[in-house]
Amino acid sequence: MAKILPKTQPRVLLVKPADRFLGAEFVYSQLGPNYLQSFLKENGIDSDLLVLYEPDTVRKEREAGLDEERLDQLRMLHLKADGTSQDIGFEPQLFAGYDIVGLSVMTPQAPDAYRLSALLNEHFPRLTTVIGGSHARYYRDEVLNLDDRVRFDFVVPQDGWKPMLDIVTGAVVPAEKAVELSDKMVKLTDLPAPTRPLALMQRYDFGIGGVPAWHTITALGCPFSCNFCESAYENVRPFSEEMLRRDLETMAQAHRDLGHEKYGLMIFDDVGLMNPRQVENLSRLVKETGFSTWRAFTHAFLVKKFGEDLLGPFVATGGERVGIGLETGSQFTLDLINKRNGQKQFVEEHYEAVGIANRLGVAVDGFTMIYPFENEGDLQDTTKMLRWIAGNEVKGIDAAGRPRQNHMDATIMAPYRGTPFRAIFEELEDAKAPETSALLKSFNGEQIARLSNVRLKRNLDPGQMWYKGKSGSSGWPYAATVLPRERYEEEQKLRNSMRPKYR
Ligand code: B12
Repeated sequence: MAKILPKTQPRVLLVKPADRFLGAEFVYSQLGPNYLQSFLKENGIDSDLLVLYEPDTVRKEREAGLDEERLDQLRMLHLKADGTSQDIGFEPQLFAGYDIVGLSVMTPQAPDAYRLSALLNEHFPRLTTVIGGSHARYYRDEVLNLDDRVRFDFVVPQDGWKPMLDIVTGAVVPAEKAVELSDKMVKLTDLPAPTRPLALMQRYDFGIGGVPAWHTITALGCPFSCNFCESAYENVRPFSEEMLRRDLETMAQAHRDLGHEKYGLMIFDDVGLMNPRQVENLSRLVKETGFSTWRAFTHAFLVKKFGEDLLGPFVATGGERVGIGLETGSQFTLDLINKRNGQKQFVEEHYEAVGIANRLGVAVDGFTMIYPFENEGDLQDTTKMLRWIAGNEVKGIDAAGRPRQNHMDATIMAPYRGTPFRAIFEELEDAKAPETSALLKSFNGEQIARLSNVRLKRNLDPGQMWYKGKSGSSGWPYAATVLPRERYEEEQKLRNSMRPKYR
């Protein structure tokens, strides 16, 4: 049946599917829909938001094996463009009020997104459906080829701004098959800051050093080349300074409207603290917009290289925690990850970087993973490093008067589609592969021997593709690994037990 958009302005709903595996749904907001909402608004088009979430009671029953995942278990936080909102049980009729429904989907949210698409196709066949977000990007072929029951009208694998505007203004129309709209802006200039609706922000519960905090990102992409990451080599595209300033001002205002006297900022991208001059600019922005503390990501070799020149302005403007993707304490694994595009990184630098940051009064959130090709020695090396980090003294106290403490993440690597590791595991498994890829050739014999022990589960369910969930647990996407699953999970538990009670 041909879908025809109304002559008047279409009613647009942007949906965030539930995060069923996360420890808590309201820790960090999912900003994709907010970026699109403000952009549509700037172009004269109002849109509403729908945040789907799973209540704790349902989650407990599901985890106890008493129930399966269904849409009708979810709650709907419905935030309208006029500022009003409602929090209701799952109500399919809500979608009858819209012409276009756009879903923002990360891979572990895909099963719910597909369920919702099937429901909309069955009950509201005239409605136009759109899928965007990182799942459409990295699982593009799967999403474009969904069967008719689940199919979306539009698939937007890259930037959403222009495609969404084209859909809403009728510049593109649905067809018999899914239509792909792929756009990648060269520069992220002339974009409005994401919306921060109060009724949404007040649900979020995250803090830095004792004050409430929300997150933003300063750039898309990443200059590093980690073999476990889809964003490896993705061009870094910074947002403009004007846009960031507006973003921070909007957040600061929302904090004040909610009665937060002091408020913090979390910068979530991979290029948070990169060099002294950039940190100085960012620090000025954070200070001028009134945040009392902040947190950002940096890299071990940069902390070692620049030391106080890098962290000085951060500390002077209230910065007290940095996240560092340490990834591992095993040199064998670090080499396999190839973090710095062929340039060697040493585990020793991890110890040094944490030491430098701690002496400057900056606590470290150290991110590490367990890899399916690791043996006992690798596991022990990382646990030893984390033990040292957990015990290392951090100078200073936080806003609540408590000693600052390092924290760590210990997850199990999930080989998402689009990552070099995923390609390697698949290539090694496929005995009929006609020729060896350049990537495989970049590994030596010992490395290949270890990687060859890993097998992925058949028909990997995207719902299994998460690495950090409730109580620090991870999904298990493997059919075979060097050590048994239980051994890796035992070590993960041990590492998580070293985490401090607060941060
Ligand atoms: C902040 C962040 C988080 C936050 C907030 C989530 C969020 N999505 O905002 C938290 C901590 C919750 C999080 C959790 C996870 N994350 Co995360 N996260 C990020 C990060 C660093 C920034 C996201 C962001 O704000 N981007 C900025 C906006 C502008 O980009 P965007 O959301 O992609 O939206 C653009 C387009 O995708 C598109 N778009 C988005 N939605 C829609 C909807 C429509 C209708 C249209 C048309 C277009 C469209 O338009 C937007 C503008 O161009 C990204 C990396 C990155 N730099 O993007 C990883 C990233 C998205 N996360 C990732 C992963 C793996 C996870 C976790 C699975 C980790 C885990 N815990 O196991 C979970 C998944 C949680 C879940 N929802 O199920 C992967 C996703 C891989 C994948 N295949 O989906 C990424 C890409 C990082 C990486 N390279 O590994 N994450």
